[in-house]
Amino acid sequence: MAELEGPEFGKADFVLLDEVTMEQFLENLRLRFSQGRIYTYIGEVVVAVNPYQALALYGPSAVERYRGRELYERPPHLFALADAAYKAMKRRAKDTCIVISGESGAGKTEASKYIMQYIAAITNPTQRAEVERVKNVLLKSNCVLEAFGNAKTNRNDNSSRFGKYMDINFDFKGDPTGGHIHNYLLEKVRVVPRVVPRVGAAGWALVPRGHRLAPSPCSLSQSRVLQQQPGERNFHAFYQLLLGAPAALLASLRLCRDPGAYRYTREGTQGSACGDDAAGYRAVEEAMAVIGFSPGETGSVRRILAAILHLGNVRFVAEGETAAVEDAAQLAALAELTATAPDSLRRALLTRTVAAGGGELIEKGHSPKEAAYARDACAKAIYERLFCWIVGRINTVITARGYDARLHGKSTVIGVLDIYGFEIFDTNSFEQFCINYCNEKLQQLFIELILRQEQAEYQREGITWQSIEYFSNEPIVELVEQPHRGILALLDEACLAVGTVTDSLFLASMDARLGRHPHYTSRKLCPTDKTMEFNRDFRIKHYAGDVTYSVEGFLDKNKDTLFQDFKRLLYNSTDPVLRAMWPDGEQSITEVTKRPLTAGTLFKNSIVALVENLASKEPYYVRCIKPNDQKSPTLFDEERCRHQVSYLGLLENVRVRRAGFAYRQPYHRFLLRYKMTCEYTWPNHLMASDREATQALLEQHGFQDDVAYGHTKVFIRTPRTLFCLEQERAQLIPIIVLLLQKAWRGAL
Ligand code: AOV
Ligand code: MG
Repeated sequence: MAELEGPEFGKADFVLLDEVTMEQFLENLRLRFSQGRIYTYIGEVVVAVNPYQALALYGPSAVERYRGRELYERPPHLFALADAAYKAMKRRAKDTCIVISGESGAGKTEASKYIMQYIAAITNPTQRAEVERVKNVLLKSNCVLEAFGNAKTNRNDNSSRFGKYMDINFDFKGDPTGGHIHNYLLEKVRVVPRVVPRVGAAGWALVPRGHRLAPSPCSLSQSRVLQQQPGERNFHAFYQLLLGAPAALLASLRLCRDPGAYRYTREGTQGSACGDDAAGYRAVEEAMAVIGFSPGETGSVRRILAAILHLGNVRFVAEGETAAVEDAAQLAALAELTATAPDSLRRALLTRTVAAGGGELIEKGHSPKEAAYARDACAKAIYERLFCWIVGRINTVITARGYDARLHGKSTVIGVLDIYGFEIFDTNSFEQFCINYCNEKLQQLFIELILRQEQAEYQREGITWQSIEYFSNEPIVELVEQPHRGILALLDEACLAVGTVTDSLFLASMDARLGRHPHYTSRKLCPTDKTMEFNRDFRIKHYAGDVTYSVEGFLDKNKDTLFQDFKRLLYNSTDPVLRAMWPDGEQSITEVTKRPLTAGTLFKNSIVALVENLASKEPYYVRCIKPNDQKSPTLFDEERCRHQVSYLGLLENVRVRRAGFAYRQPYHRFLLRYKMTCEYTWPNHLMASDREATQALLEQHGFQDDVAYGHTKVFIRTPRTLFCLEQERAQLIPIIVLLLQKAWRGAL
């Protein structure tokens, strides 16, 4: 039986609102949030509000309530969505994906974990050992990835600083046989904290790096003063090691317990510790063991983390024209941890090899400033490669092996996407530019799949339809990614240009070539706008709000160069894990002629591939909303929610859904399923067409006002109609079976 909610909980589906207005939408959201009903549907889309408290919604009894049920049979829940995706995958052999979006701290990562937990709970009823192993690795991988890829920001104590798309493969029985994790653009700049200088533009103080503002128009255009808050941290893994590792291990890594002793972890230690780092350390140790990291590999990972901390503490002094390392002991520790020759290490830190004419190589000394820059670039690169190595290592354990499609049928996939949300910082740089571009692409996909395709189908089927206006973000996506003309192309052009090209020259080239674009502006193009700086800022009108980017560092970050000297040094390390991370270190300097793809282009390619992959699957959406900035379980900040509802396009989503029809089926399929509920169609109809028979069936039930008849399909407006048909069918089936059995016996 259906187990629906009472009216005191508001509308379980926004489609049922009396009127589709922002006020009614927010009121319904608020009412449900205040009653702990954090999930609400828009058709098959789940809107989730972060409850900021532990709710008893996810235990084994909840799993049982949702297992195998239809979406509308139970109160809205992530489990219902996960079950729908699972059913589609299992019954119809469809590859599906679950796309989770929303801004920082809205609850995406938690939602993705609950979804995986549900899928793990409902599969492998026969407890096959290999399937259990795969499930364990999939679940435990979250713990490791969060330790290395998440950090405390001012918006979220456990903010994902990388994008994650995880495919789970299923066999013909519907049990997980493997998976694959794709990671996107780790925010490696976080490894090296940089104190953001206070710029007094527009009279508002700056927040520390990494603070994501509410992407509300008011946060940028009005002179709201934001407090500088301490407390952002580096990636969790560093603190877990320092605060959780046994004393003997720390001593062997030449480390002390105090994060304040290391330049890379010093910032953020004033703030409260994020969770319990020591417990985090133990959980990661255990998870790595379950996944199958060998003790040798785990040891290498710890040494690499320690090496990065030591690297951050290396200081340079001037010795004549060039730099020298201040503290020799520091260098010795670093050489030991990276298993490299101390002399090679010193040379890599202080000099770079350049190819002179005629294949000759010369060693050029760094100035202390250059050496410091190269040191930090190296620390970031090591961390990034360590992260990628960990992901790759997990993938080798979960890649579906030994699956023979000829024997076992087609392997199907459920993909779960949990990626960083739209960001507006105080100073927005290359990272925010990439992240926001990624969010534009996902929004475009949402519009494409949910809004545009829906309308296109009605037109195709000849159903009377009033088009819904919605905001298309295609021009913004093009502004960024168009070949030859988009921002990324211009950036690459600037990076490849010979001679000195500076960030501000790149800005000038954008001004010249994009000046007329409706979504692009800069101080030069709009001299009266004092919220932007000359020769530094440009602004993009994103679907979620205006974001001002500073071009400072764009060229550098896009080129993402690391001196070959470092790569060669680390490739020659005798630590097998560290060495494996630097296959490109094998090349000699004269061989390194081909320019690698830039960071921007690599990111664009990976996001285009991601979107293509998602578009090829049947999508299910979770739209997460952050109710307030105080992490309060009771506060519903209406303005903050209004803005999110608006930029997520949820009202348009309701309108399309409402004007439209919740269910549609080709006539013959519909009849096949429901013909027993009508005397004119059971056992077979005698009418001229399936369409007429369907019409007769629905009229007999009195549903004629809730349906429309297309060229090939019947369209049903509300889920409840289908639900009634389903119930009637369920009641009739035992009777029919009985009749058939009698008839069969009679025939004998
Ligand atoms: P995010 O993934 O959307 O942000 P998280 O999933 O990390 O956000 O959620 C932030 C915090 O909100 C969590 O650490 C929990 O404390 C709380 N929370 C979220 N969902 C729930 C829930 N269903 N039940 C209880 N608490 C919850 V970011 O990764 O920063 O974009 O990059
Ligand atoms: Mg997250």
